[in-house]
Amino acid sequence: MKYSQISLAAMLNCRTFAHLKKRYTVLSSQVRIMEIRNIAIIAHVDHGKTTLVDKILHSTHVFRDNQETGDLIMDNNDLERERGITIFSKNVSVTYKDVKINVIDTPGHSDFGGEVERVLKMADGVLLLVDAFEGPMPQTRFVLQKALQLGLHPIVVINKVDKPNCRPDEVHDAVFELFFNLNATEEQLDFPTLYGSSKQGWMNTTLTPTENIYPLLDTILEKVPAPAMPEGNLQMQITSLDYSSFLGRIAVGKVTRGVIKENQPISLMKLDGTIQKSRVKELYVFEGLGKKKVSEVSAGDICAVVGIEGFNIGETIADYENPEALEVISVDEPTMNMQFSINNSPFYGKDGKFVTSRHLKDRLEKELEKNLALRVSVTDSADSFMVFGRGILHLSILVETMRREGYELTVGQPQVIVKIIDGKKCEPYETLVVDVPAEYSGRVIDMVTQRKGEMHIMESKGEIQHLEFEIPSRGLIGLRSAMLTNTAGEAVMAHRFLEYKPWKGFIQGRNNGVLISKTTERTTAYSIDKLQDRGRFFVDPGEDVYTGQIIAEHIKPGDLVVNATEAKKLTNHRASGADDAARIAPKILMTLEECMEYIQQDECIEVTPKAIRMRKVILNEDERKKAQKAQVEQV
Ligand SMILES: Nc1nc2c(ncn2[C@@H]2O[C@H](COP(=O)(O)OP(=O)(O)OP(=O)(O)O)[C@@H](O)[C@H]2O)c(=O)[nH]1
Ligand SMILES: [Mg+2]
Repeated sequence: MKYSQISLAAMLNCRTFAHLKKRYTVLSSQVRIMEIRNIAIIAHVDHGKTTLVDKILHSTHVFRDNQETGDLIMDNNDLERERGITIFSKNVSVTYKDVKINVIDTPGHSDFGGEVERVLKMADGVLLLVDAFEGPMPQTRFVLQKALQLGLHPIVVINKVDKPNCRPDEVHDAVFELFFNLNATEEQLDFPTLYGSSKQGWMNTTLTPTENIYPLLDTILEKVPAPAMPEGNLQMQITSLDYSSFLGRIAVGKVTRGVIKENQPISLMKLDGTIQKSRVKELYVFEGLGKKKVSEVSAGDICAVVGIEGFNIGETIADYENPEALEVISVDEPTMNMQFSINNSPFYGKDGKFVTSRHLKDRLEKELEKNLALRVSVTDSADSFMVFGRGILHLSILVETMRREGYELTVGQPQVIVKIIDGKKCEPYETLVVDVPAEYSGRVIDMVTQRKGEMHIMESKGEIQHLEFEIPSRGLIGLRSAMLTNTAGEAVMAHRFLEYKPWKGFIQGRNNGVLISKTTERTTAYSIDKLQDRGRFFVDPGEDVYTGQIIAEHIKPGDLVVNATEAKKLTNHRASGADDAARIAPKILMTLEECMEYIQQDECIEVTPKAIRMRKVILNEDERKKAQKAQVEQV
């Protein structure tokens, strides 16, 4: 409708000029509403989602041409940059050929699968990215299944066709098969496919390289439907959460019906069925990498609402007078837990700012406000809390974030959450996929079967063997590092939660024992050198250690208490130090996640802003032995 038509219609309908003026502004603001497309980018971890979103931002000139932006502007959190993974899903918005495209970048790691499922509610279409070499992986299957169930029509993007040995045609067939196996409808099976390289910044409907990603953007305009705009009053489901230290919690979601306005009184339809009256303070829509403050948002657009107290994900913001709720969306149940306690090592309080149980409690409570899949429960001790999460990565990110903020704490061995189902003890199982050069496949199968995994699929992909197993989640703990050592770093593995099934019995933990420090002192090159044939060290000479700290991996099973702090007896012949140090192998550096996978039940990790140390829960050797004996007798 053009302006002239509107004013004419308005003139015919309205008698007074005041009426006419009012109607004109309302209608003219509606005319100015741009066409919208809402898309989510989904894929297995590392298949290139964020790289593609970056390219979309660049090619739609969100930045000035000479602006220095660096790579992966989207992964803007410190931890995301360091690890090269996306942890939180993010919204950006670009304009292409006068159409506003809201793009949602999603995390690919399976710990964050629930997040993807939720944000898909904001999308009217999805781009399913698949690596042209790896093909569909467990998380591809999971996210595609969710998209298909929501009735979305994916556009398939076979990415990374610049990689040597990639097999885009085979991968295309595999994707088709996956759609088919997931019961896609005829229309869904008729998916458009683009090929390209997000890294090199091109996409095309064939394998011929182009100069840009416009063919992809054109496909989005053509194939992704504009958001539906049913008649009726306001409905907006809160599907994700933004957090600002100034504004507090911000509700993000798509307005599915009606209009939401600044200062508007609304009803918040709670998960428990109650209605809470509230008021919108401020409204934002996404623009480029940021948000733009607006006075109203109409159905179809994604917006961020400030000012609503105490909301939860899945709740509906609805009309004040006649509210109607949308179907509630559930948040993932945790599958793993870990004990968080205050730091009680001899080095307590040396480098942390926040060290008391009060600090720990407050911090965990604050985290609960924004970390959706997290749960916290109290324990018998006021100094410890049980924290429940979606997996090792999910929990380790929290610990790592806290440590950077200046917290000191101790975390215990991560445990899977056991459930009693129909009177039977059950545990979580996962699908595990390993791609490995054929020469190592035997070792991989051995390793996984030892951990109670069962092989379901074994096929060759060129020189690579593709193995699929079903394994209790417990068996996965510590598998990654063992796998990399045993396959010279060649194995690529991925896993994803499958279901709860009956308990699979005892799984052998770590094979090797550890060397434990006998003393609280500074290590010396002299004693480390002497102990080198007993184990591989986690500490360097000259590092402060304490009694009960794990300082090395024993080359054999069984733990050993050792003195690594002895000073060399000075003789007339040689000065101490230098020669010993030269012979010492560099220490093994382990990340927090590696430590979490490494420790056993009687061990824990001391985390401070400057250090990560593994230790025995009971530091004193005699007491530790007594406790062990008591435990054996109990069994
Ligand atoms: N060769 C090649 N590498 C690519 C391409 N696209 C992305 N990569 C690389 O793949 C790695 C992962 O890319 P990301 O964009 O972070 O992948 P992602 O899907 O966002 O990963 P998560 O957010 O962790 O799930 C990076 O090292 C990229 O440089 C491509 O087209 N070709
Ligand atoms: Mg990413």
